Amino acid sequence: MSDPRPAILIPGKMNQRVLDRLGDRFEILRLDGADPALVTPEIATRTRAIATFNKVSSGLMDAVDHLEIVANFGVGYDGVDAAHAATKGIVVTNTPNVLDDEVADTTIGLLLNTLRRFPAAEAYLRAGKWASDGPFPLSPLTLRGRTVGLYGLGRIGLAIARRLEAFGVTLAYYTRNPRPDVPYRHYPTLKGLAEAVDTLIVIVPGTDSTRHTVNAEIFSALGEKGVVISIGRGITVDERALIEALQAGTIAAAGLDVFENEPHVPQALIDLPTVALLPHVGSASVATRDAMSDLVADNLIAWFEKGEAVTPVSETPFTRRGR
Ligand code: NAP
Ligand code: 8YV
Repeated sequence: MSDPRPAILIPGKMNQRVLDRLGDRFEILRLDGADPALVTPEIATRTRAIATFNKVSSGLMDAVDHLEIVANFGVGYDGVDAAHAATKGIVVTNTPNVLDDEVADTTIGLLLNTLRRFPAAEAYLRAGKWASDGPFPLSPLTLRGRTVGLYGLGRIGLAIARRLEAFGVTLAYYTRNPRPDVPYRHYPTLKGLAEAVDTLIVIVPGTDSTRHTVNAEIFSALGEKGVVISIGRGITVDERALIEALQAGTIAAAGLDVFENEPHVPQALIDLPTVALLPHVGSASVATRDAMSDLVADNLIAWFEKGEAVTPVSETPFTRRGR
């Protein structure tokens, strides 16, 4: 390392394993949050890197004088201003691949919970109602005979699709660019996909181009047997329109792991019996979070020791040697 102990700024919380991996090679600087106003002159001068849970604004980048790298904990980096980083030659890294299987497993669980109402069935048993009231009511919905559309067929979308093949459902997808390596039918528009399927799994990043694209028009296209599973980012689904569609019976059910204003979930969603809810736990096992922690640390170590990051995002394909 040219700089013996470069300083890494952690604005807010960070997984302990990241801190354990970095502690002996780097100086760790802490801030209570990701607010640029909290940056002291000393932190501004010393910081070379930021490790973050998906929250670094252009203002925070600008508040630090010699920032080289922002290492994000998570594959989605919608909370890091990567476009601004690109203009300043700052590399942004994320944690792709190591969480694909975990998030795909979670998606299948959420899909089955939504269709078969397993959380409500367990609550029924725990409340003693099986013995007092008899069998839990039959689920109106089933995965049998469904046609599933994937909105997004990247790393995680493909892992979901591979699992769904084993369930014997028909698969189709919408992305901007068709994949040459899959047997599923590609639709060139989201509306076209929604008209062709009865189950829509949303696994695209949260960007300006996906914001509120799953909206009233898409719910109407899915129809009254329609089911929406949202596991990418909350802003992709128009939550208000989703609540209206569920209340009106425009679609039958929804399963949500991500929300527009986390950790706040609208009471109207909580009140709907046709909704299965999870608190953004797609990747949330100890093993997978450990793998993500290691990739955050590996990116920072590789940047300062070898001159290039392991998994830079596409907007910032920089090397340290090129600085
Ligand atoms: P990825 O490999 O980059 O795949 C993204 C997919 O979305 C691609 O198929 C891409 O295809 C498509 N896409 C992007 N923008 C689009 C648009 N405007 N219209 C249509 N399709 C679009 O990403 P990934 O690793 O699968 O992760 C996907 C997202 O999942 C992450 O960004 C993150 O937000 C979310 N996530 C959530 C959890 C959780 O805990 N719930 C965990 C991990 C990740 P084209 O580029 O061809 O359009
Ligand atoms: C995050 C996620 O890591 O990777 C992503 O994009 O959404 C999750 O796996 C999680 O939100 C970290 O807090």
